[in-house]
Amino acid sequence: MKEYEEIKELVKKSGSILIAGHIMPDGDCISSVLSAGVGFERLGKKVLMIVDDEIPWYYYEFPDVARIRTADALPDFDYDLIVVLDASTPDRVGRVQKVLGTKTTVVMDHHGTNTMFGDVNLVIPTIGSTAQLVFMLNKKLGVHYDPLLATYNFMGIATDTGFFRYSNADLKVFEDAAELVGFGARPNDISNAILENRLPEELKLFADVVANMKLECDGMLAYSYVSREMFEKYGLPDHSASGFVSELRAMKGVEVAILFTERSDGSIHASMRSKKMFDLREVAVRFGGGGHPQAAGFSVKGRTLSQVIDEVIPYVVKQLKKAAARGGLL
Ligand SMILES: [Mn+2]
Repeated sequence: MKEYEEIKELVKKSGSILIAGHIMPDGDCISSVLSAGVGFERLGKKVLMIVDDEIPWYYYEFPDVARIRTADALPDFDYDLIVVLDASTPDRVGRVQKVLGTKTTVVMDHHGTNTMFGDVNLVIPTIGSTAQLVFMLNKKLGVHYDPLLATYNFMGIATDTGFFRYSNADLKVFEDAAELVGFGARPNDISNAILENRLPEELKLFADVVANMKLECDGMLAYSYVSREMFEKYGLPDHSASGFVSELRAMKGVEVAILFTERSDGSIHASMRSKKMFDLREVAVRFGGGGHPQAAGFSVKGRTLSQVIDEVIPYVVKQLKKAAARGGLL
């Protein structure tokens, strides 16, 4: 693709580069930011890595995560190029949004809902993770891979494919993952850090989520919520509920799972997963968000948790029934 060559030339001629991931960062976001950041540094570039939100504590097991800053660091850094990773819309980069376009802006992403807000947009919805786009770019740039960088880069492939379980785990995913293991990536370090680090309070919160769970459409739709009260009961931050929606989807017969969370900034976030047939993107975009066919989400401001649930659930029920009537689901 010609975008790779354009981005390669832009990186080559830039002395310092601002790299931004998205708010509510996931493993692919952090992996992509680290892989680009550490990779470009190995070419002699100055980099500033920004994720303008809280990073879940367990990612700090990877040493360079401590170098990722919030947008507060922006005024002290001069840069020639902005690289935005894994973000489908400009509002996903938090306060970095204010500087987008002030310098040449590159967007690398794999969300089909991407609005192409860069000067150069490398958006490939068929690839499993943004981390793979960064891997390809780094290879084209001649970045040296050691076990540390390979582990960082592997992380996004592992997490965005549900550790190689989701439908996006295709041949390219396994090829790239295998190549990174060849460079010394340590898959077990990643699964230990991300999957085997649950706090007892998080499991108790999950028990409450299950207790509140409701089923619709003959068990095809499962949904639940986490209110501020529930987070505060266990003293947990917003991101502690991040894996729960996948657990709801894991139930027999469930096609769509939705978890609503009341975040500390007052917004309501809906995290959605589907199993096989239902494309969540239309629902996500309708409510102001985006994502993938089987993993998508949106945030709503100025509404209560129950208002959002009362608006979203009947709509999803209607769409799910339509999809089922088309014969795909039953
Ligand atoms: Mn991703």
